[in-house]
Amino acid sequence: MAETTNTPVTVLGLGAMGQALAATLLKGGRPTTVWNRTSGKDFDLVTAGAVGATSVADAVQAGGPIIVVLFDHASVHETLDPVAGDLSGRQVINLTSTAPGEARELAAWAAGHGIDYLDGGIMAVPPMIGQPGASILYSGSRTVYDEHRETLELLAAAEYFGDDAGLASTYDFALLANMYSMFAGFMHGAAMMRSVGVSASAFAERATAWVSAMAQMLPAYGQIIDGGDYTQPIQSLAFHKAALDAINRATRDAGVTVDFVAPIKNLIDRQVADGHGAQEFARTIEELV
Ligand code: FVH
Repeated sequence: MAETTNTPVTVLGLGAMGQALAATLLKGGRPTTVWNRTSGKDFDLVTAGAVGATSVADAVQAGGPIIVVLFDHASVHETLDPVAGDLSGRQVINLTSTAPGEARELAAWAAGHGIDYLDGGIMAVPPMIGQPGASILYSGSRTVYDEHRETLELLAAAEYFGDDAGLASTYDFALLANMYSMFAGFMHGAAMMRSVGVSASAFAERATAWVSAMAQMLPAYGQIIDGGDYTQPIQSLAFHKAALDAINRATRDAGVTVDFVAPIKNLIDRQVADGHGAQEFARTIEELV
């Protein structure tokens, strides 16, 4: 069925993210029905024109796609299992963060109940929803994605990766893993700078410029890894071992624990001990898979 701006949408889950999504749908003119386990969270949305449903069964009667944005995989089942019969022939767009295996399990569960299932990974925090810079990665049902593309684009830039429902989640968590290492590095550096009286805010300015410059290395690492040849190093594992040894000494001198750098140092140490010291640093990936 072709989507129109009159296509109704249901949002199940009104945590910080669900509220942001529903508010954006309303602003985009979509007739929006909302439900939340704990009552009261729909007040602002209902004031803005949403229909507040008192049960999941009532919420899904509104028609149109059902956007699910709950805490985790278990809460999705707790919410949808009792209404599985009502969902037969309907379209579910699950934006709850679920691991790839969990997304695939939900897709199989949905298929078993005649539900068309699209999984999504939100690459944004709630205030970014509906703003430039927000993106949502999708995989699973191409039909659901294509039919509701305009509505999905209201929420965030939308990208579809394929019919494997676990793909979007794999991208999502791979990017989050990247992000957490970057944040961890910042905490580590800020702790070191505190030991010499430099504020975290001042360090943040410098770290932002440095991390942005270093991020330019990623395409080169990508090419080396894809080529699988680590014999022409940009910088060798032995070089990085010396750097990490020095970082460890500097960290201890600053009275800071090495918790955040220890894993990468251990990984490099192992590769050097295994005789790969002359090879490219990107070879560390081979220790991970
Ligand atoms: N907020 C963020 O920055 C991130 C950005 C990236 C994607 N995540 C994921 O989005 C999902 C929802 O996140 P959220 O920020 O809305 O989370 P909360 O504010 O904690 O709200 C959680 C909602 O889930 C409901 N809920 C929890 N357990 C159950 C259950 N067993 N049955 C039904 N509903 C449940 C909860 O309801 P209540 O506590 O108000 O009754 C909230 O509506 C999440 O996967 C993030 O990882 C957000």
